[in-house]
Amino acid sequence: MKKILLSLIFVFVAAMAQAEPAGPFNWSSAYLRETPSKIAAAYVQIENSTNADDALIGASANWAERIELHQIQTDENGVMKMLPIEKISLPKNGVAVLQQGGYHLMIFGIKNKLNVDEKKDINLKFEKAGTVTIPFTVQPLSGNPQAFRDKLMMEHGHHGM
Ligand SMILES: [Cu+2]
Repeated sequence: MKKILLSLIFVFVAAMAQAEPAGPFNWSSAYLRETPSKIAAAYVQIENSTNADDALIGASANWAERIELHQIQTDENGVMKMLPIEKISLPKNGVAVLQQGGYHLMIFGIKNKLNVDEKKDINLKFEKAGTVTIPFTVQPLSGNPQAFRDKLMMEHGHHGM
């Protein structure tokens, strides 16, 4: 009996290490960076193993004023810019990858200081699947916080920060 229990626990732990389900989707690598300002970027990979194309069309959290979908694009002068976008497609049997240098969630008006290793729920709104809530882990901010803040202020200057 003890042996069965132990192997059950093992199977459970092994499953936990894999991508976790959220609504109809699996997700992994959900994190956001600790931030010295009230702005942070959040990243996640979402896998759509259903038989229907879907798309991420919005996000919200009760601990922030608003969340936008952003994409980093390089303009004709080779300058990298963050642009708000309407949606991020999540095709059937496909993956939506939100990562540094690409698509990301931009969180504005963070109400309380983020603590490293804390999990913060973000509600992701999908065209078909509706709202799916995923916990994002706060990771330490690497590098110089002031330089990071200056960079964010510059990139998001159009938001009137
Ligand atoms: Cu952004």
